[in-house]
Amino acid sequence: MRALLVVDVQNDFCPGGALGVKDGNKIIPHINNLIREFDFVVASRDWHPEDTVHFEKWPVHCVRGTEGAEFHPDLMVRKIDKIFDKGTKNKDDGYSAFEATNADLAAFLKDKEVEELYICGLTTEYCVKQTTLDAVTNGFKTFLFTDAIAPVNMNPGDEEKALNEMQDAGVIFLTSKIVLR
Ligand code: VGL
Ligand code: ZN
Repeated sequence: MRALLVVDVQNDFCPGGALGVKDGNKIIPHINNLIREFDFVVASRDWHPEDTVHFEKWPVHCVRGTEGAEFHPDLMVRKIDKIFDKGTKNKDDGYSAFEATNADLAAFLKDKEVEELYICGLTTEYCVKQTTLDAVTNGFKTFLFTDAIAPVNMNPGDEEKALNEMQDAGVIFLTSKIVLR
């Protein structure tokens, strides 16, 4: 069984949002094509409290219940089978979807007999990277759609470094065109 995991495609990570990344919205058509292609789709949300140490390094973003924390209106949410909320605590970053607190992502996927996890979304160096590395650690055969992610690029080279780290961990890179026949 294979599953698609859509990471943090929320208003605040798209242009105009509190932590908007360049082209954050441009990957959404690719993600929607992937969603159409997969029988099983899960998604994560960055879902912060108002008060968290996370906001010492980042502008306030994705505060749960606010518009910035909503999925981007272009995202095809209808086919998402389950949503995992992470970054919900006050004392850590909670970058990884495997740190979701409303449900246990690894246990959920294993229960559905998912062996292959295909990942896309925002942002390359933080939540996508941490989620992807945790997917490998949790024993999933892990794939990354490189045309369906976008970086913050706080420092030049950050994106490349993150991609290298994921590739070194054994993540298989694809583009969204591959599964689209
Ligand atoms: C993220 C920075 C801060 C992400 C979340 O979703 O990649 N990045 N919080
Ligand atoms: Zn965050």
